[in-house]
Amino acid sequence: MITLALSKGRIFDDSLPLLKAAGIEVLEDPEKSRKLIIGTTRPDVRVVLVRATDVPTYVEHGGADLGVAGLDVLLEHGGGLYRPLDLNIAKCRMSVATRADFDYAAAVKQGSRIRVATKYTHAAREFFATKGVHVDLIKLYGSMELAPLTGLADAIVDLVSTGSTLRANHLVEVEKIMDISSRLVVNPASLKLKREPLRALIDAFESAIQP
Ligand code: PRT
Ligand code: MG
Repeated sequence: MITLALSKGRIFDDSLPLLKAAGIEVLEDPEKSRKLIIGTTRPDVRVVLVRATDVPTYVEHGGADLGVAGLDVLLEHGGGLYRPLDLNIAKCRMSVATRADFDYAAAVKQGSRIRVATKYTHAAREFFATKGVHVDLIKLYGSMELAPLTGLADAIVDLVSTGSTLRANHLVEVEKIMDISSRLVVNPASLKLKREPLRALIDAFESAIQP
């Protein structure tokens, strides 16, 4: 049995065409059923539904043989995974955003300490360290947009796709940190033990990637 870990929502939706290209269709709609394990048209392949941030944990510890996770999630998770493929799905960017009345460029230029709230503390620490900017990082788990509005922080590091969440909260994107897409991650032991079927699956995914 091959177990693929996916999260509900955009990663699940964007993975369906890749699965289809590998000749696999899921037998249930996760938005309708409450099942966490979903069978597929391939009796030896099943999908497990986990939180997006839990995908690397499942794959690393063998709860799943492979999974799809955003680069943002992988950067926070750290090593222990085989990361063979950029699937080019669930795309967005990781950016710095502030209130419109905060002069980010001046703060950076003057070498001021900036208070930055984010869920992505690893990626943010690395980014500001490389730039030589002094930051106090404040770890949050959601609703980052609120931090600059309440005075908790000067800036946030968050994911942006259309920009409408920032606009709705009167925040401006002041610097892009990196482009984000989702990756196929594989458990290294599975790759040894189930080499043939996993290779076939990974190859099928690879040939279905849209540029
Ligand atoms: O939502 P939940 O708490 O269950 O988990 P999650 O947020 O980790 O999962 P999900 O499904 O929302 O995101 C899964 C992956 O999709 C992320 O790890 C990213 O790699 C990728 N992705 C792509 C995004 C976005 N686009 C995105 N726009 N993840 C989150 N967002 C959020 C962003 O954080 C912000 O709140 O959408 C908002 C901004 O969107 P715009 O369009 O208003 O700019
Ligand atoms: Mg979300």
